[in-house]
Amino acid sequence: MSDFVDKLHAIVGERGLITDAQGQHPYLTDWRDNYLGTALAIVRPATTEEVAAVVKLCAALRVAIVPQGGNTGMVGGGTPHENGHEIVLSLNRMNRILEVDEIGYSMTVEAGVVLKTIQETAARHDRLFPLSLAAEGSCTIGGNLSTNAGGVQVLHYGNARQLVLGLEVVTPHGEIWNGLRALKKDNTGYDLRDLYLGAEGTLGIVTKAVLKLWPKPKDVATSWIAVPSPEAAVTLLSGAHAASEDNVTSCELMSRQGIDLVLKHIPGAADPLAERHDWYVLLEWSSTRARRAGANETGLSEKMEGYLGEALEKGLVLDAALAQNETQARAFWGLRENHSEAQKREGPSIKHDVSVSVSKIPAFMKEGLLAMKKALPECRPVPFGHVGDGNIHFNCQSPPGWDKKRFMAHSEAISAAVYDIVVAHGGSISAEHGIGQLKVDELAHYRSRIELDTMRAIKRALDPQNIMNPGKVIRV
Ligand code: FAD
Ligand code: 2HG
Ligand code: ZN
Repeated sequence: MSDFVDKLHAIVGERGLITDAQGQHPYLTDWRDNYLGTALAIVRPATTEEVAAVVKLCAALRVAIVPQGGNTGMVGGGTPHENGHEIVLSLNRMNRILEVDEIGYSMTVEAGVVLKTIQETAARHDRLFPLSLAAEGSCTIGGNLSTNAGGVQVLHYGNARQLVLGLEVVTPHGEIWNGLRALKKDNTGYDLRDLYLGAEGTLGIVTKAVLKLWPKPKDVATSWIAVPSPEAAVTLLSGAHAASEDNVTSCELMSRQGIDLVLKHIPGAADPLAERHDWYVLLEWSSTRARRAGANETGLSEKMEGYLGEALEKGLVLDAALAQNETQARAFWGLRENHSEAQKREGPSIKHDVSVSVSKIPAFMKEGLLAMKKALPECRPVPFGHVGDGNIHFNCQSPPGWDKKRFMAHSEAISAAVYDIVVAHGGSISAEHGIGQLKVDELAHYRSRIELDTMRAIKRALDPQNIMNPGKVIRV
């Protein structure tokens, strides 16, 4: 063992250190198998004080640190580089729920708590933590906050940034900033909390958070809807806000290509509708108002049925299935949430996590699909996502039989064509997944000089030695 690893061992002990190649491997690669790095060690502190001591040691020796949560990120932000001069600092042992405040609607947690555990804990207290995404069984709240994660309920509750009150952060100097304030109002100078949210581990390590909770919905309606076009989807959503009395919590768009991949690769997946259609919407409304048993009142399901009936007459809807129970609703959600897994099983893909304003979705989709096909006529577009947030995963699957190398040779041309259209519509080249190492060049290309200069100035001020996740997000 080297002197450095001995010193790490003295801080975190045997359980907190992984040095053998086999044990390290899952921490050195990403969910999509796009990156493979090396590390001096995988370090798994059990407390904030241990994190701070590790960072202090690294700062003294100028060793770089790659923070990691559940390692489900889509842009390589949690994967170390190949140079072998970094440690991976995993938060996965810091997984305690510290407090649930039912009266104040908040929960205090350590950064390594898995998102699903937080959702389940909130539910046991008759509360809701609304962040919801397909990786929720593995991703951690520290990773969610550090990527400002989105997911499937953003249009009602906001993204991760809107779901947090306070943070505790270990700075690149190894100091502990206690910003664990459960305050709804706090205008005391610059908002440090907002700096760390979405910073992808480049400014410090999130070790604890105070999260906001909401009342738990008591009435939920879920429909699987075939629509003729993305334009019909956004028109359907626009009317749904009023028809549901402002209770739309999810609106997800999918194409037939995506559904075919899910049906092919995910055991048990079934098409809810008898005929094939080009476009689908998964629409969910939910309300905290419980339906009274036996009472003669209209619940959300009846309201949704009425609304979809009218939409059918107007040609906005071609066919629809309304979930009759939770099992059916889960099956509809399975078709949506398994898109990433199905794409992975099918082979290589190029992902574009982009956003435009909701009203520009139809034009963007039309132009984007043409551009993708022009860049590589054999490619298979698989667009899907959070249409209610204007966020489409405008993905591109490799042509059948092509290996990764052959396909990826076209990635620059395809992505540039897509991003140029996104930017022409005033959109973003990274809506919810972040920049990581995947989009460092794109950020530098598409953000203005003043934005890049300001980001660099912040990075240099907070992390003058550039030891906190260097080479991710922005080059200094
Ligand atoms: P990691 O992947 O471990 O890390 C992500 C980034 O955050 C890295 O840069 C890392 O260095 C940094 N980081 C992690 N923990 C900390 C910490 N404690 N302090 C400082 N920095 C830290 N994302 C969405 O936004 N919406 C979705 O709908 C969505 N769906 C997904 C579905 C699937 C199947 C998969 C595989 C991923 C999906 N993602 C989605 C992406 C991913 O799940 C999110 O980015 C998630 O927030 C990452 O959490 P994590 O704990 O896995 O973080
Ligand atoms: C989702 O919305 C995720 O399911 C993943 O953000 C998207 O795989 C993708 O491109
Ligand atoms: Zn998404």
